[in-house]
Amino acid sequence: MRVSPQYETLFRRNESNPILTAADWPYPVHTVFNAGATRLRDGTTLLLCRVEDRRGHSHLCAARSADGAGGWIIDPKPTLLPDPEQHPEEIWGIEDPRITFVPELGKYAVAYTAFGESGPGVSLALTEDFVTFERCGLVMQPDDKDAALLPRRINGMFALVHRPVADTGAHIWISYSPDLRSWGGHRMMLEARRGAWWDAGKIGLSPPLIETERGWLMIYHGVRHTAAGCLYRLGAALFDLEQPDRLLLRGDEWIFGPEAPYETRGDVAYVTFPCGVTIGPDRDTLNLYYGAADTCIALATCSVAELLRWLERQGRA
Ligand code: BMA
Repeated sequence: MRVSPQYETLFRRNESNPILTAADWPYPVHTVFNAGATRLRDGTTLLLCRVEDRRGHSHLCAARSADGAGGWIIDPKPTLLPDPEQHPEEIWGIEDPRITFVPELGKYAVAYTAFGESGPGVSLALTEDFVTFERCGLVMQPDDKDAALLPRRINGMFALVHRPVADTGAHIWISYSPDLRSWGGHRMMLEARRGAWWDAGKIGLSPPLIETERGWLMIYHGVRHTAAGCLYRLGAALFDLEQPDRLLLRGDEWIFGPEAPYETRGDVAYVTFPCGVTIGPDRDTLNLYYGAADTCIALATCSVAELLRWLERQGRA
């Protein structure tokens, strides 16, 4: 029998996908998607989900699970609501959180999109328990999104990966701060390709960077504009540990994209949009939590070692 050659499968979808939908929510919501993720000290997986209501505005709501896949306990009411009185940049909602635990602060940093009249910008909030939050306000002015903090300082500075939009395209940048308030030292990290590439024109950070022995592992999304709409797929790249704007390897091919019915049907079809990862107790299993079709939350799993091997085999600087 002739077996046709296939692309390597790096990610496996969880059998109970989608793992969270609007029907699971304890209060009326339209859709739940694009969740940040973290593993708490006791091993519980916490997802900070983007919840959209019937006005079209989003807020964030926490869901907790012992095994990171099922038995979710969802906060009975919104966990973090927009605060347009103090923060007019949030008047149309808060979206797409990325969570980083910062050992130096003993706190989680949540970078999220604040959507206001000037467009989407990046805001930062700190929390110890996902109950009370200390807002740092808007740290990157519009048009900017897809941001996550690094867990530790680089050369004495906090570092934020983000995606400003310029006339030349939407590329991934990194900026530095001594205090999480004032930001500078901006450097481009990864450029959107051009022409026919799957990641031409517009890319963005997906979950926060993952620290590995070989470097900072980035999973990013690339947006392909087609006559039928946009396709949101994922790629991988690796950056120097002490100089994270130095690209070591970038894969040419996408590694994950919309295929399953819950990814190709929904409010925005053909979107796979992860905002969070957790690493399993084996320190290799990567759980990728992604919004599917801007409608529900799904989980796919891969091995960090396999992903690094794939990058080493077919990536280039
Ligand atoms: C991006 C973000 C995401 C969304 C995606 C697809 O620009 O706004 O929140 O999932 O578009 O609609």
